Amino acid sequence: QRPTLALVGATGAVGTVMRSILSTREDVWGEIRLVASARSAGKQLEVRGEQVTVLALSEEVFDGVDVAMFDVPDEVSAQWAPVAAAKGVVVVDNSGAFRMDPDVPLVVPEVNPEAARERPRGIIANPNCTTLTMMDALGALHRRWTLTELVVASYQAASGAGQPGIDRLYDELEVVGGRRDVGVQAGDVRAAISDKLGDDSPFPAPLALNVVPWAGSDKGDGWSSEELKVRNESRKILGIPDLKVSATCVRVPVVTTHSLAVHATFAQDVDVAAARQALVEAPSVVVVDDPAAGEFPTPADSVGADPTFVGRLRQALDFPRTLELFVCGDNLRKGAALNTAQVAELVARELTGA
Ligand code: 2RA
Repeated sequence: QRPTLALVGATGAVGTVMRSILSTREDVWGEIRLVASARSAGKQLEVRGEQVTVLALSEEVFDGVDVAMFDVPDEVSAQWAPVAAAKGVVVVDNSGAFRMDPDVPLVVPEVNPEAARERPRGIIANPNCTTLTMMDALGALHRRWTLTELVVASYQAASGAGQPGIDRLYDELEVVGGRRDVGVQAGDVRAAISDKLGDDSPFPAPLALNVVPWAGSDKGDGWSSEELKVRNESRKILGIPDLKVSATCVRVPVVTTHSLAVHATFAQDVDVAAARQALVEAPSVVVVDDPAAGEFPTPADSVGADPTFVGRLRQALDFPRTLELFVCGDNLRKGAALNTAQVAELVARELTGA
């Protein structure tokens, strides 16, 4: 019998992509229950071509459920994932609530699928989208050359901050769009946007016509939560507890698709052609790398697609064991909904012995 799935957080930016992904991937599910806050309960939403009524989050919605995918704020997951797990549901959680819990595996199916089977709390965590964007590519390189150091700069899309982030970027673009009198003097973009939209924004500075060197919350000593996630989660997924990692996370005026400039150092010299071949052979990676012909990954060309796009692959001139690469991945798909769905499918196959 096919397992029953609950999608908790069915109405948000990631939840919407989840429903579309569930409608297009090979269908391993029996009943799919859509769950959201009481505010959205009773709404009709489409999944697998059918209209399904949204249920309010409660203990009872997990009756008879085998697997639940959670895409809700950290505090909602922290409260409700254990409630579901106590009822025997395997929870695949996309919040930050459990990622670093030693009893919760952090899984990328292309890198550490075996970890999904060891889940003492009945919860499997999905990595943060910034980390996930580079994991398939780094996993493929690490398997062959052994990663030792990682220096990363991210270029993160507005949708990382959910629907409010998307809405804010479009609103700001509307304010500055077509105007040639802004972006020419310090403070003029900020003033134009603040004047029309006010300062209540998911971002700490204007995003339109700008880049913002901050994403996430303040974790002290100058670090943001996003930067520490890149460090801690990369170590856990790749199984390298002493991996040296330094990240600077930056928000850019892109709607969806995170990009990362990656400086990856290995235990041994890496031949660029062999690295390129390893990436070409990685099933979920697409190499787009002919800069002389204007071919490299960009968010605008990657959004809406499942693979990780890798380009600008080159040997670091002054670092013999280091490769430089540029990676783009849709933060709502592989960065969130797709990876969650892939992990849930691993569990479904395990439960049905398929
Ligand atoms: C962001 N990585 O881009 C976060 C979302 N989880 O804001």
